[in-house]
Amino acid sequence: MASLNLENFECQRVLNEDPQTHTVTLLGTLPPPPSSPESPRHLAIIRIEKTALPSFSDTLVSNTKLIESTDIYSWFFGWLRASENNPDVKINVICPATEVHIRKYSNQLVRIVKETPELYGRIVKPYIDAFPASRTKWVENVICGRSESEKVVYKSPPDDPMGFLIIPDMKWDLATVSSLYLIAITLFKDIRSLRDLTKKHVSMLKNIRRQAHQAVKDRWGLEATELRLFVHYQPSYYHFHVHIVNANYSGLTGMAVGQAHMLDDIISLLEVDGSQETSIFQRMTLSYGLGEQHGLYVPMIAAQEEIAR
Ligand code: M7G
Repeated sequence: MASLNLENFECQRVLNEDPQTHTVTLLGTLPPPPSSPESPRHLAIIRIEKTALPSFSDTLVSNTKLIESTDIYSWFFGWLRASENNPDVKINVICPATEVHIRKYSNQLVRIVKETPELYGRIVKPYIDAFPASRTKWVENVICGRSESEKVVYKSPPDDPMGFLIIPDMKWDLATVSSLYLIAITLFKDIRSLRDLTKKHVSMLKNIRRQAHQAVKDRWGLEATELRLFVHYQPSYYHFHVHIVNANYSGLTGMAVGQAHMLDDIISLLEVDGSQETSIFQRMTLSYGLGEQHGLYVPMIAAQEEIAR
């Protein structure tokens, strides 16, 4: 999609509103692309997020209006001056949106489940296996250089059998260092989640950590201690990737205890793991929150009865 005209968007309903993150997520339809004008309108998810305020300048605010004033206290509304360099909102569009996307972006309550290795084999692995390859087409596009190639921050040499690349995450506005958000994505497919990690991946995980620290220091001036590197379980996309986020940018739902596993802890767990046939991540029971719209919610909640508490 090369351009977006929101006047063409027909909103059907609000999927989520979050005053804390200043976002609203809408479900609606957009016209078909010009290449197939006869086809029906596409379902689309539009997520609009207010960007962080730029550093103050006397031209930042164009207009103000008094709300109230008493004693030494006054409060106002203000309107930002339109600026090419400082957009007011960031808009993410998913079109055509699938049922899985609609569920993921819908406001929902979360419950905590325990996933034993047995439940992983019986419920979670078949769920992961059933995902169509099209679900991670965007990853293929990035790896092959078909998309986002000019944004690549680091890419392993082609002869590295455990190579990866680092790019800005779609969530980041590419400018605000206080909300810096990158992802490291493996150039190969065999690790689908935390459950697949073994000792043989330790050097790759350390390399991701090293290159992420170096790249962020060189480009954005942040020290290693100013970054939080973590892996999601469950992730949305079962192609291994590491989240690289400004340590002071917190409060995102994806940082909840249970879902986010520190990369340092993962490396350490693999290192202290005794030399057994199966990796610690294949033997562990993992606990995490599942939204009621998640595809695993119904079977995993039902299976909780079977687990001794
Ligand atoms: P995840 O842990 O699988 O799921 O992370 P989450 O979305 O629930 O966090 C996938 C990460 O990839 C997220 O941080 C997304 O914002 C990011 N992401 C998703 N897509 C489709 C893209 C994309 O096309 N480009 C980039 N750069 N990042 C993406």
